[in-house]
Amino acid sequence: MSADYILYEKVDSIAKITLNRPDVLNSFCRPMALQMQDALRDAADDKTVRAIFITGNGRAFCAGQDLEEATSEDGPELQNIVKEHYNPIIRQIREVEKPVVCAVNGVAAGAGANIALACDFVLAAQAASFIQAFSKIGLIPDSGGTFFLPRLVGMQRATALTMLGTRVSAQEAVAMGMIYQAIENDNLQDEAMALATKLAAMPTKGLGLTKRALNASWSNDLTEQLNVEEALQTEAGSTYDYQEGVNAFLEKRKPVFKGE
Ligand code: T3D
Repeated sequence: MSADYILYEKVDSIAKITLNRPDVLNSFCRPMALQMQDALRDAADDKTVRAIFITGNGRAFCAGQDLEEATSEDGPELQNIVKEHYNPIIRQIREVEKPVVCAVNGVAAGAGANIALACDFVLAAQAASFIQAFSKIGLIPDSGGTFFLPRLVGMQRATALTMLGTRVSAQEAVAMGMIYQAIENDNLQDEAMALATKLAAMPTKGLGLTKRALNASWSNDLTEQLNVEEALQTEAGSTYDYQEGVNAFLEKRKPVFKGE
């Protein structure tokens, strides 16, 4: 039996997922990656979960791939590490139609940085930092790094960050549009959880469809995207929460959304 490299707990309607190998800065070994996939699947499948919260245990968020494992004789093949560990995790984060909040509590390096960047809201402690560490060991950015970074910060910065492997502070990451907010260290967990709580009380279906539309915009032209909006607006308009939102507005009261 593997240790609990991923902790999963339900906090009201939030699934809290904690990376839990603090001695090696929460770097990913194979069992941890598989546990992460299980946790994300559980959060996606559980209809009572309306937001997902990801953070790390200890002083780091995640130092990417466990390099001891990657280089050990009986460790997984490099190709399989990317295919079987990180690619499914990134797809799960982008495809789950619930908001994913990431609280980056410390350094996020390699795949650890890019798992964070795949999330819908990235909040980082002031002391946290982001490192595209791959170039320092002769690898290329994986876990969606070459997809998200140019879109978030532009091609010039993405090139510099990935090729030079420069450490970016939380404040710099906000300034360049890489993440949403930098938060005082001691307040990170509370503020990120407050955001997840707020999102979990919102119209979950509508937020999920918004995420689907934003995902689609990355490869669509305007006409295709307008068509996506037309179809998804029709879907959103048939939800309970749309009815509730409009009724509450007209009745001048606070809406009570059910996520349906
Ligand atoms: O095959 C493949 O690899 C394909 C998959 C690729 C995906 C990737 O993510 S590749 C990128 C892998 N990650 C890295 O290259 C980052 C390596 N780590 C670091 O550069 C530094 O640890 C940090 C900059 C993240 C933090 O530095 P610092 O000084 O705060 O901590 P430290 O002293 O370096 O690390 C503390 C401990 O964690 C240390 O162990 P010890 O000496 O206390 O026994 C260190 O060896 C361990 N650790 C940190 N990162 C990893 C790690 N052990 C295994 N793998 C790691 N990635």
